[in-house]
Amino acid sequence: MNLTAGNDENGDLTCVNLLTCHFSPVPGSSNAAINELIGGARQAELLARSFQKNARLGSAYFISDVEVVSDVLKTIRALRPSESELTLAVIRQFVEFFQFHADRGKYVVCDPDVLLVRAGIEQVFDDSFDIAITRRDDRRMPYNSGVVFVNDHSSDCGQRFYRLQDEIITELFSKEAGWFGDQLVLTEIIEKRSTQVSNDVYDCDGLRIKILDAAKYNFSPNRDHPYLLPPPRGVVLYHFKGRCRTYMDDFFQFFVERRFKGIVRLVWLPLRFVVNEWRRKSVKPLFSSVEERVMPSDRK
Ligand SMILES: [Mn+2]
Repeated sequence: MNLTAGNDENGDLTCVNLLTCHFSPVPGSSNAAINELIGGARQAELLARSFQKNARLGSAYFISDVEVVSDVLKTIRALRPSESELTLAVIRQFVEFFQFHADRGKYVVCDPDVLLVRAGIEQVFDDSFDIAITRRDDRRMPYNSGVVFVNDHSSDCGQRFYRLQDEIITELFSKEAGWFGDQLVLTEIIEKRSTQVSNDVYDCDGLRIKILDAAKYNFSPNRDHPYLLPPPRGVVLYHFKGRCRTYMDDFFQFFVERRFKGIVRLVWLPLRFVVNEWRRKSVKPLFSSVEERVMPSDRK
């Protein structure tokens, strides 16, 4: 049988599954202010719908402490962890998910503040790897946990990858278990615990980890500012992050669903931009005052 791009071993069209997680932010925090403008469940819903639009979506799972009514998300309820171990708790939820809940298949594990803005994500899985993560041009924080591809070549690779992160954070980065631990642990895995197999492939104790270009698969706009402009050419996954998330809903309507056409679009888009700018500015004071957003090496 001839295998072409996007087919699995049996020649069937490849489906991708989605896994995301969000816990309610602490009242009064910067994330709580964002949450009032766009809640975690709404972000996850838009993420899943962007996959429905631009990919062959199998299942979309959402781990959360909030009740969700959605026809695209399968929700797994969890208790909200303490702020000091938020990152670690999410990683442990993923360990448990791949241990007990996951159907076999290919997974994109995403932050909820991500949208799939272009077709072609299935092709990532044509390559042979267990895990794929993205790297960007940033010497201190090159790896971001917001987009992870888990392949199903060996069915336990998702569980192994997240269990390894749990072990390393517990051992080395317990102070960052609430924030940044996810980024530090990925740098540790790639730079200290893996051998480089080729330009973009590493081997960590038998786990084959591929590095993808963040500009394509984990794009975030300059200075957290999307301006309600279409995603740049070539971007597949658009990561909102920070105050940028206030744009996510309109961004979905205009550039994923392409809901408004012609004159309505010409008039409506700039108006929505003004609204989004206002919302983005309204959360600025909280964002600039939050200590947890300071990188560990910058702390006194
Ligand atoms: Mn994010």
